[in-house]
Amino acid sequence: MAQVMPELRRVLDGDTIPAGLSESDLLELYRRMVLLRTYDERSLVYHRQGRIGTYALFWNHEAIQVGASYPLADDDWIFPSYRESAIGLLRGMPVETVLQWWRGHPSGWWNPADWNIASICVPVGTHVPHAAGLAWGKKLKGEDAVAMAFFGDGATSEGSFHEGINFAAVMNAPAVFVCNNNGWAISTPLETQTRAETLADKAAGYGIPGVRVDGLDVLAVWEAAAEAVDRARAGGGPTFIEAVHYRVAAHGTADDPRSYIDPVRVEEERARECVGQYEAFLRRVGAISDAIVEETRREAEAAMRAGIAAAEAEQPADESLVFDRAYADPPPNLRHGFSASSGADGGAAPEGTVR
Ligand SMILES: Cc1ncc(C[n+]2csc(CCOP(=O)(O)OP(=O)(O)O)c2C)c(N)n1
Ligand SMILES: [Mg+2]
Repeated sequence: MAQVMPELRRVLDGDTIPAGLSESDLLELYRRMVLLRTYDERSLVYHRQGRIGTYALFWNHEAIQVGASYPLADDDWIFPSYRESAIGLLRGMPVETVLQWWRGHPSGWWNPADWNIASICVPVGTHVPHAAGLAWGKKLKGEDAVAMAFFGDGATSEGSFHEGINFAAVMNAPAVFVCNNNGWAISTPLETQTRAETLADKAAGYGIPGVRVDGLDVLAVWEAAAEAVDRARAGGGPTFIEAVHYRVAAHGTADDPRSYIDPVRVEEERARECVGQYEAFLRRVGAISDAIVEETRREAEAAMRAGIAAAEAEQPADESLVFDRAYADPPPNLRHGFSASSGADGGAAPEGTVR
């Protein structure tokens, strides 16, 4: 029976460490959040410096990404959207690989089978059926791997969300659907996307459990995800998790939210940011010291410095790759490719060459 739990779950308000998490788990969760936070903040700087291209910020989404993925085993699959572009770092993917994706370099397109992480999905929601299909396939093969898909509130208005989640439900596939409800699909607020009271309510229509958690509470997200992963692995089928928060950064580096967002609300929400909330909890329960905080930050910053250096040290991509496999018979304006504009002689592009 589908059961939707309407209350917003929180753990960080108290001083209780959830059963199933050791002290080293608590610190590992913190290390992962700081790694993602540092990645995000440095990426914005790299973008401003012209060292990476357009970038989708995930500042304050770290609790969702870290908490939800932590219960997964290495054989389990992750299906990220552009908002979770750096989730591979949590599995040891090199920083430079993710940076190269944002630099448009081919080495940023990892082989999904190397990490059990699908390619970053930019079309909104189209990876939901991919996750459902992979989960069902694993089940048919008798493997016990779980697939977890991350998508936004806006994705729940897309046909592929319905197709994927319904398919997973009907096939009782071992899938976990994590909806990052940050209240906005670029400039479209949630209220104009749906008449549903909560997004978790949608789970009832598919006959699967729906859970709502505070998306800034890493332990609440972890708890809901751990239950969902266990249920999926035990043959109990998919779960829909709605992680609720409010977007406090721009949609991406090309967006100026000042034209549509309430700045007062943004300031209030920023004051509740998720890394600080978790750090305060760890201090209350005596699980962290200033020295650990300092060392964790230093390590993440060093990883970023090494990552951007490695990315920039790589040979530039061959620009002709953009068109090489696009045409059997290239139109005349592309026949010369980019060679004249990017070649060593620095010569002028032939007439009509796309630049
Ligand atoms: C199929 C499709 N339609 C439109 C877009 C343009 N687009 C990019 S992000 C976005 C908003 C998605 O919002 P949401 O699903 O809430 O995710 P968030 O960006 O808030 O994490 C849109 C409409 C797209 N990438 N794909
Ligand atoms: Mg959104």
